[in-house]
Amino acid sequence: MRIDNHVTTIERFIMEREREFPEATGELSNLLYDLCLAAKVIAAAIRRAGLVDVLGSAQQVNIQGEEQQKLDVFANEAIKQALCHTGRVAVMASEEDEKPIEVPPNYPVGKYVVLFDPLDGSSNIDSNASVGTIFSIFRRVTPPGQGNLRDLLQPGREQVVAGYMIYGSSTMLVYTTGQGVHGFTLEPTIGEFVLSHARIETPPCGKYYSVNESNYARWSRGIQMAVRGFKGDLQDRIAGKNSRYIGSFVADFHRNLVNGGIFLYPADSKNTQGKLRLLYEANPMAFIAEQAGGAATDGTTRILDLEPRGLHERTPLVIGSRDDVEFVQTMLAEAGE
Ligand code: FDP
Repeated sequence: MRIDNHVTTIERFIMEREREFPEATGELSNLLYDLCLAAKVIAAAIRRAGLVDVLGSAQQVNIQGEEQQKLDVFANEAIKQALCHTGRVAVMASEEDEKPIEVPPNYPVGKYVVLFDPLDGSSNIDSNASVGTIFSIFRRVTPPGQGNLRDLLQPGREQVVAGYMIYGSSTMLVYTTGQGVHGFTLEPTIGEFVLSHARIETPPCGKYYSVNESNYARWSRGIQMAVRGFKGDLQDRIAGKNSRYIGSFVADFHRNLVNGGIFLYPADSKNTQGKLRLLYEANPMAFIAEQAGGAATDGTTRILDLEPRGLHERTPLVIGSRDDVEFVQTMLAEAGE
């Protein structure tokens, strides 16, 4: 058997980077390992998603005699369990929970603030398409003690780490600490995330555009024109692109990040603020996009500069290759939007 000594596990990668910062306490690294553990737990549950019913129907009820939890509830609990008791977190917020998640009584409270979408694209689970988890980490801004809403409602430019896990043909974890974007693939035989995509850079002009075109009639004129450009209708302004839309943000974003492309979920006459959440989806992916050389805006303002007003606020989102995002902004400006 050939043994590859050059494998870099995520632990080694993070430790090597930590050494470059003598003031680092290792707490943030440990928080990332906690998230890796949650990712493995969620990935294992997703891998068995189709089997749960098969096993259940053979025995009528599952082994504990309980109804199987929905996977998004399961993922939400898995992340909370991995982070709540470690003393690294001040407060958390999840797309699945209405209110901030406090550290349980009698457990130490830490200095980091974590926001997450536990299972993004979960409407795709039943059809076996890729789904993901998205996370965003800030430093607390309130004095020691339980963290609160003020810690959670910071603008995206204050993020210290952002990342996502994608549960696809393989499980990957992609993250940034503001020094480039790095991707790790879960090697199932050893149960470790290993470096597979060092320093991801997204091409300035993408191959793909990803948008739910069934909303076309409800879009503003500027968005309609931009999408017509991507379809190849405005050859004097921009070359046409290939269309790819899974309807699972992490999966659409990941493909575009690696190959170049643009994802849009604009406002429309029904979803006047778009659909995606600023804190759990737009902010972390905007940090990653920018770190990979791309861009992210709500059409006029840089996503990372938006001042959040509520935990579950939505925002229009245009994200991906820099020139393509700029093209959308130009079309919106020309339409006076
Ligand atoms: P889902 O509802 O399946 O969780 O924000 C959630 C999200 O999926 C994104 O992952 C996805 O990009 C978008 O919604 C899909 O929305 P449409 O079905 O309206 O296209």
